[in-house]
Parts: sequence; structure tokens; C-alpha cells
Amino acid sequence: MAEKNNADGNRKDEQLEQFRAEDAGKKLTTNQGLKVSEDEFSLKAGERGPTLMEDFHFREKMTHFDHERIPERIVHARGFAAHGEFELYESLKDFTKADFLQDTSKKTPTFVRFSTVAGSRGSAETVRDARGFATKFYTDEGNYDLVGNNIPVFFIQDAIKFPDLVHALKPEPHNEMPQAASAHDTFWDFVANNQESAHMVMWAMSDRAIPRSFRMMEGFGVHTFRLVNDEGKAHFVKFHWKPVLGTHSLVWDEAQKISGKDPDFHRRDLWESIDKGDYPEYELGLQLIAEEDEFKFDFDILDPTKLWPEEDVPVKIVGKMTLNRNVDNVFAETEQVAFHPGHVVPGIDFSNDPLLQGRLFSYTDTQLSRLGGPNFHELPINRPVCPFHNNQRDGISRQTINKGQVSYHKNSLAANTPAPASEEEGGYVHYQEKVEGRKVRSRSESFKDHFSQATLFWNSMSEPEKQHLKDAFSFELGKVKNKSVQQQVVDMFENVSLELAAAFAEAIDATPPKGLGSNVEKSSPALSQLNTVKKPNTRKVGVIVGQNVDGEATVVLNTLKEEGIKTELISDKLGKRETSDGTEHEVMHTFLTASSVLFDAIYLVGDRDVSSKFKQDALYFVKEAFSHYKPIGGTHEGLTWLKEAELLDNPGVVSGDNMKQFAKDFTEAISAHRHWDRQVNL
Ligand code: HDD
Repeated sequence: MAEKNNADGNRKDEQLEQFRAEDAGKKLTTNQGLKVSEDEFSLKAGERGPTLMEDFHFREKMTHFDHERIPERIVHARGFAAHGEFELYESLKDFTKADFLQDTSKKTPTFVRFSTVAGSRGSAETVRDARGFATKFYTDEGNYDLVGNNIPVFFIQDAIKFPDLVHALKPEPHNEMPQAASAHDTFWDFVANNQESAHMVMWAMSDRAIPRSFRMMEGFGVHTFRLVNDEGKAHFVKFHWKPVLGTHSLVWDEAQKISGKDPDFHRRDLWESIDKGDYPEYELGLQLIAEEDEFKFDFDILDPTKLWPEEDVPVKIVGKMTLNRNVDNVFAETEQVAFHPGHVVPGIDFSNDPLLQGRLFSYTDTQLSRLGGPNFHELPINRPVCPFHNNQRDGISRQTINKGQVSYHKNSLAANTPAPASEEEGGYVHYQEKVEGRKVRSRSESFKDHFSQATLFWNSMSEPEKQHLKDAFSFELGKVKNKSVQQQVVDMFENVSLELAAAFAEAIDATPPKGLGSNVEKSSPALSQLNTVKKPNTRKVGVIVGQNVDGEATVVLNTLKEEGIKTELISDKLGKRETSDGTEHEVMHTFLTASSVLFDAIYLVGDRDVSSKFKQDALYFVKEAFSHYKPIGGTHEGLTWLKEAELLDNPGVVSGDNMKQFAKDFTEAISAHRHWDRQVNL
């Protein structure tokens, strides 16, 4: 392995290589390496007799199997991960001494695990929830973990409330329902009685909580951290990941249908994209506030329920992470990876955010039961790429064979080694913030404004996004059984927006809000997804064809491909289709195996020579996609069908006879993601 990370190769990959095993083509053995001669029949006393205790092969196989499962994560149990690399655009020497943020010629290996929060390990992926976005940087100075979410704020201000939040959010304990959903009484009871949650609840009810793809979501470190440079000067910092493809979401009806049609929707999307070489990319952004400016804001920068509006504190883009390798084994890597916000490197430090402070305890602690003891740092995925030495010894499943007589500090027998490193030698020295105070269990006055930024978020939404929020609140509270809880939530959110609270109060038949609403007028355009990057790249188009396909459709498919758009053919039967120009296409899906909700857009080519059932199925696809505001394209017979169904002349519905022009217009419609100004009226 190279001594340091550099632009060539990936040291983590090289390290993992030592642990990879290729079983194909080998003889079957026991764990002791003994070749076995038979693996289908247990050892019996006679062909029809009882199994013998002596059958060590059976016992070993069964014992291992009986213990294959480990406890799932307390939260974020459902997740999927990939390997990547981080490269820096410009040196951050002025702000931090972190080695991996100095040199633009260096590539730092990373491992990212995306997750939902509430659901169990086998739950559906497109549920309404925050998404975890946890990144491990394997730096030359040790592992640095940025354990964030796709939402920049959190429900609570103090970690001591985390168990309460999670108990309220998870399925209710008496009947273990509902799975992976916040739409139930205990969650909303928690919200109404812990009003610091208002801001994050707005995000959780917004489109952010139903991302189109892990590749199309932002990531946030959430807390205020500190960057410290080699002169000891500190800046407060918030970390951002900005997806190069922009931030895009599903619509709620679609998300719920995907939960049934493909509960693995997000992992499949990530896996397939990496597999095809469409590597997801995220730019790293920093918001920086000089220490002396700590009190210049109308919120407390230590409060994790507050964001720093990008218009006030610009996001400085400093580097890019590319996810370019799928895991070899989900259990060994994705399941056994252990993140911890306290895994830092020199130059990155904490703030006194009370949520962060509590997290610093919880993460190592939770691994002790989940990964079975204190040696989880030795698991291949968790090992740093730099050496590690200390006097910690033994424990369950210890891998390292520490040599020598001495396992204590200080000592003379080993010349007092391993020895602490000075700051110059790379030793981590905590930022010497002056701290003074009485021991109190209380919260600063500056943490008590729970609504201004919730309103800021509301004010920043476009009309369709506001409508989605009203619908989401109406859905969630419509599922709440307790009338008092429903009313408490209406009464709480009138402090955020009268319009919002009135809308869902009406939908759930609660007493309308009577208050004055909020007087916050500020907005932050960066918060609206309508202002995000729009690109056609990697969008997936379902192309509906019959048995006979006009050769001109090939022109369209080729042009879309040139734009980076993926096309997949759908018909009533699988098989090859030869177009009239002699090109061959493979039908990948049937109306039974696919669904419009699994595509970004539908292109209806159709065929004159089809049954009425075919036409009905095809139009069902198209109409459903239409109702989800997706781009629809129609040429040939498809155009006629769109006309008959009265879908033409709608925003985002593209048709035409000139194939080049059609492909161009359709690409534009696909880039727009969704066409909200469509009057859905089917
Ligand atoms: Fe946490 C997992 C993110 C607050 C305690 N958390 C976990 C994961 C992510 C986050 C992404 C999954 C990591 C992975 O993929 O393995 N958590 C957050 C964010 C928070 C937050 C962004 C607020 C800003 N978490 C938080 C608090 C506590 C925890 C306040 C407790 C004091 N989180 C945990 C945990 C988990 C966890 C119970 C479960 C599995 C694990 O740690 O490794 O310890």
C-alpha cells in the first residue's frame, strides 16, 4: 500500500483487497479448512435413521447460520452504501490544517452510507423521512466521519431528547405500527409538545423527504463545527454536499406506489448508476463564520434547529466526491461500517451545540451491542488507512496480535512508546475554547425562537412546493386518530403560517387557526427545489412499443442516449423488436413487471397492430405518469393515442413528426424534471 493518499490508486481499496475472498471455482471446506465431501446430506445412522451428533460439518454450518444476524441500527437501519473518492478544488490551508484539505493533487478514499431513519432494515426506501448521508473519509491522519442528513436542521436541540424523539417516531410499541412512517399519533404528539421540532417538521413534510434518488439529494453536516488552521485560528463551519445532478424529489402518490412496486428503488438506482459508470458526484460546500462574528445573527449558531441562509452566508464550493465503486458484500461493508461524529482529524473540531455534544457519546456506545464488542474498529471497512497504535487490548474478536510485553503508558520498558505525538507531529489538540459556567440543566434564551426559520422555509417555497406541504400535513394528520393531537398541531403551526395551518385544519376537520400567524417575511431562494440544477443526465425513460417499431423511433432513442438519458423498452411481452430500419431493440419490461412510477418520463411509440388491452395498459402508464407531472412524449401511433386521450397541449407533453426536433424538445421536458403547471384532470 502507498504510504500516503495521492492522486493514483485508492488506498482503502488496496487495504480491503487483503480481506476479499473469491469462493467461486474453489473446493468447499469447513471453517477449519477441511475439504468436505458432501453438503446435502447430514450424517445419519442409516439412511432413514437419526442425525448423528458427530456431524461436525452440519453443526458448524448450522451454528454459523443461526448467528448470521446482528441487531439492526437503532435508527437509520435501512441503508445502502458505496465507495468513492474526494478531491479538493483549492487548498483550505487558511481555514484548516486538516491534511486532506490542503493538497489538490490528493484523492482521499471515502465510503458513504445513505439511509432512511425510521424504518427497519427491510423497509421500503421511498417513505417520507429524512435521509442519512454519512461519509467516512479515510485520510492519512485517520478516519474523518461527516455523519449528516439530507435536511440541514434537526427536530430537537439537546441530545437528551433523542430517545424520546425516536420512541415517538418509531412504530408504536403496543402494536408495532406503522412501519417507516411518521403519520401516526405518537410522532405528532411529540411534535406538538416539543415545539423546537417545527422547522425540521417543515422539511420532513416537504419534497425533501421523498428524494428521487440518493444521487439527487443534498447532504448537510447539520451542526456548527469548527475549522482550525495551523496558526490556531478558528472559523465556525457548516458542511454541505451539493449533488451535481441537482436536488430532485418524487411526488407523494408516486413514492407510496414505489414502496410497493420496488421497495429497493433507491439502492437499485445507486447500484445501477455506479455499475453503468454514471458515477454520482457531490460537491463539498462550506459556510464559514469567523469566531468574532458568532453573535451577529438573529439566531444562535449553536442551535441545530437553525440553518444559515445561503444568501447571508454563501456556500463556498471546495471539492468534489465521486462515488465510483459498489460494495462487494453488503453485510461486510454497509452493515458493519460504524460512523461517529467524534471521528475527527486535526483541524476539524466541535462546537458546543448540545445535540452534537450528546452525539459524541452515543455512536461508539451503540456499536458495542450492534457489532458485539469494542473491536469493531478492526473490521476491514472501519480500519483507517494509516497505522494505529495504543495500549487498548483484548475484547471479543480481537484481530490484532499486539506484540511485546508492554501495554501501558507511561513506561520505561518500551521507551515510553507508543508515545503521544506533539501538535507539530500531528497530535490532535482540542481547540482551547474558554468555557466557564454554572452547572445547569437549562437552555439558553437564544434557543427559544422555534418558528422564525420554519416560516422562512415556508416563505421560500414555490406554489407547487407549498401545495405539497399542505397535502403532506393533511395526509399525516389525517392518519392521526387523536383529535386533541390534531388540534394541537394546527395550533402550533399557525405560528409558522396561517395559510398552511388553515389548509390542513380544513382537511382534517379541526378548528381553524384563530391566531395572527407569523410576521416573518424573509425568504431564502436557495431552499426551493425549483431553483436547483436541471439536467437530463441519467434520467430513465420508459418507451412503450408494440411488436412493430417504426425505424424512426431509433433516431429518438439514439438522440436521447447522446444526452445521457437512459431508455428502457416496455411492451406486453419481452423479447427482441426489430425496427423497420433493421435496428434491433430488447424489450426489458412488460406492463406486469414495470410501472410508470419507476421512470422519470414515458415515451409512447405504440403500434397500430395491438389489442385493446395493450392500448389500455399503455394509456394507464401514460396517465399515471401524467398525474405525477412527468414528461410524456408521443410519436407515431403514440401521438394519436395521446390525442385521443386528450393529453396533448399540456405542459411537458411533447409530440411531433420530426424525430430530431421531437428528441430535442423531449430532452428539454425531461431536464425540467416535473411540469407543475399542468392541470391534472384525468
Ligand atoms: Fe444519529 C445513526 C445522522 C442525531 C444517535 N445518525 C445515524 C446515522 C446518521 C445519523 C446518518 C446512520 C449512520 C450509518 O449510516 O451507519 N443523527 C444524525 C444526524 C443527527 C443525529 C444528522 C442530528 C444532527 N443521532 C443523533 C442524536 C443521537 C444519535 C442526537 C443520540 C444522542 N445516530 C445515533 C445512533 C446511531 C445513529 C443511535 C444508530 C446507528 C449508529 O448510530 O451507528 O447512535
